[in-house]
Amino acid sequence: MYGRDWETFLIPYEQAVEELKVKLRALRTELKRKEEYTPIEFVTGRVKKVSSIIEKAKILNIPLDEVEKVPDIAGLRIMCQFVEDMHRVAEHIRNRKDMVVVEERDYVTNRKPSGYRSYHFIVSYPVQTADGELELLAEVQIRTLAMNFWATIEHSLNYKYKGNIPANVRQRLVGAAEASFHLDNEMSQIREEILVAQILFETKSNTVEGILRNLEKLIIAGHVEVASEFHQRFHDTQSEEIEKLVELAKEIELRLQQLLDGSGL
Ligand code: 0O2
Ligand code: 0O2
Repeated sequence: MYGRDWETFLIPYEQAVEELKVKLRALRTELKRKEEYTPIEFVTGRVKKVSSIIEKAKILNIPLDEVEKVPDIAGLRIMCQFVEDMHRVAEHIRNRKDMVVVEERDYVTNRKPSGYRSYHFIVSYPVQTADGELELLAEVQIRTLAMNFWATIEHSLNYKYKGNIPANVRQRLVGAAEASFHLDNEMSQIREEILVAQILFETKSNTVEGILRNLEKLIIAGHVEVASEFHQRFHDTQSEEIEKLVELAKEIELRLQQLLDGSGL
């Protein structure tokens, strides 16, 4: 394989990375349009450098004439804002019909000793070549922005120190990984609070709309005094808890029904 034509060997991998980037970015666009919120922040991809492929094959004890068994010659990376988004994206990957998941590695639950966190899929992906279909392996890594920030810096330091990061730096990187874990947790909690606040806001605005609609119906039906009494109570309740407002809305609804039934309207 050393004497082999690497350029030709890598053509289908380049094609796979380009195709997968298009497909995963399309998934991002689709989810953004449909749900006004996308679990995918951005997608990158690369074909491994020949020197790294040879190194990796050696580490994995893969003979060079079977180098296609190196699982991450084609690599895709999906970045998410929140850990919760990673699970949603992972489910999309599992459900796809254009690739088959052959392996999953959860380094989010089981952090590596270095501090590395990420979710990895090895997928088998068919590319159409001039010589027919070729099934090849690709690695899809799913990360939060915080995980990616840490991994990118750790990776470049590893490169700088050629894998021999001094013990004190390594220790600080483990600490930084812990900080990145806390950052992800904090962001998830803030997100949760925003979601709860949004739901509360929506419930309140729907309830207020309902009350105002029913007060109008009471006036149209000639029950001006009843409407006015309820309006005063609505005014007094507005600053109170949402439960009180919902109770008042139910009371108005009931009274309206009774009055409309009684008057035969
Ligand atoms: P190095 O040496 O790692 O920095 P485009 O699709 O045109 O918008 P392009 O040029 O194809 O963009 O690049 P893309 O897809 O935005 O990102 C390529 C870079 O992302 C690579 O940089 C890698 O750093 C990184 N990357 C993306 N996916 C992976 C992956 O699965 N594994 C690894 N190791 N890196 C990944 P370089 O400069 O090619 O390489
Ligand atoms: P590159 O330059 O990113 O392409 P094992 O160690 O046995 O569990 P292995 O073979 O390391 O398994 O595969 P794994 O764990 O699935 O990881 C493959 C890729 O994950 C790596 O590719 C990195 O991109 C990333 N990765 C894994 N561990 C670390 C880490 O500690 N730090 C960082 N920054 N990235 C990591 P490569 O081949 O290292 O290179």
